[in-house]
Amino acid sequence: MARTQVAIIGAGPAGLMLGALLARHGVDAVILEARSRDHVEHRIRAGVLEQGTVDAMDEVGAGARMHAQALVHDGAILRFGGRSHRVDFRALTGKAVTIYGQHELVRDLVALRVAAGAPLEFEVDDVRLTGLETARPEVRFRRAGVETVLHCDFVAGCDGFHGVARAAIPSERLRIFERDYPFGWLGILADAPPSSHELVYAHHDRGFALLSMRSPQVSRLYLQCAADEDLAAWSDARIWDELAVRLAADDFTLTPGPITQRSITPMRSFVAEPMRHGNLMLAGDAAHIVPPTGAKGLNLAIADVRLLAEALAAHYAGDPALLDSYSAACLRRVWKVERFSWWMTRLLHRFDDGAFAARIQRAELDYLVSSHAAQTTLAENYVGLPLR
Ligand code: RFL
Ligand code: PHB
Repeated sequence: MARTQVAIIGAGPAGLMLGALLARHGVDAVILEARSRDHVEHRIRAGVLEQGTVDAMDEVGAGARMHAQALVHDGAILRFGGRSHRVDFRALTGKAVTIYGQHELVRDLVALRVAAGAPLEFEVDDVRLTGLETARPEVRFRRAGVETVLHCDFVAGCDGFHGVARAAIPSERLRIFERDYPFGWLGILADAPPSSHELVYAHHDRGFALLSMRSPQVSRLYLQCAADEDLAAWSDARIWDELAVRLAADDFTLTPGPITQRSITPMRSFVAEPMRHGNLMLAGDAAHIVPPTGAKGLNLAIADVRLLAEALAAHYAGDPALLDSYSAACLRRVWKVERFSWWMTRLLHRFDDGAFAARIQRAELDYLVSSHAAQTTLAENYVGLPLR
């Protein structure tokens, strides 16, 4: 019979960071992941880390490669009407953001756990959660054909939007808030030096475009596309031509290169309340989704597990108060980040909701680049709000 204090479902950023933080507090955990190690280490997703995420990597002792390889950005460019407007995060807030791929962060956290010899099982099947409303939850799963029952005090549902944890909560106990956007993002990774030193968020009549990067040799770019876009309709040449049109500015030339990865991401806002049911706590994408425009999903996942690790450590030290307020403490922050991500999405995309709305959107962009106060609001949210 297997036993642990905290069973963590999912080895994405939330699950891996929770495991690392709990280890520092002397709390035992087993992490169960459906996919292979290779798969989670190569899944291309987010790229912008808030300082709180960087601090958490340092706190668990996984920050060395990040500090050697990451790019620190003091600002970002907003582009519309063919003109660039720099938002100076450092001048406005005293803070910067760190550009480092989510898969690199995942690699670092997996390496840390493997080096420590702490339990982390990949390729587990058929994970089932029972007894969540009791003091003795059980997690049943299969690995390489062998059925195992893991007994635990708590289950941390860090298994992303499509996982089993949120689905294990009776629907009448959950309240769901959601919004779908009438478009998606076509994202590419390319072996091309980034055409800008800082990220470029471009609003264009043909739709939004974003220039980001992973390293001085690798560019990451996105185009607003139809929600049901057919990726096969986009040749490399068409992607680069469209990016060049939407990102165009007097002082800018887009350098294309071989495209090594491409995908389409749907855009949605989603929150499930509360984030705790009995002895199951949800964290990260299992509980909430933001559209990627504000670069917040990964950071929100890390913020959740920082609060959860503190709460579980306090519980084992004899103080249940933080665990009791875990959901409320997370949701206060989650909703502020949902608001910011919705607002950035609304500000920058083409919505096709009438001429009046288009003029209001343009006025908001004009106001933003002319107002120190408005830019400070953007910068304060973009670099990351306080944990509490
Ligand atoms: P994850 O990363 O989805 O990890 C969940 C893990 O659980 C596993 N799993 C299971 N394991 C066991 N049993 C089951 N039944 C399981 N079901 C699922 C999965 O295999 C997976 O390994 O969730 P987590 O940890 O909450 O992390 C959330 C982030 O991944 C996500 O919010 C971000 O990637 C969102 N995001 C961005 N966030 C940022 O902060 N900054 C960005 O710049 C940013 N850009 C992005 C993004 C997401 C994107 N996509 C593809 C959705 C750009 C894109 C294109
Ligand atoms: C990325 O580099 O993947 C990225 C950057 C900024 C965003 C979203 C994604 O807002």
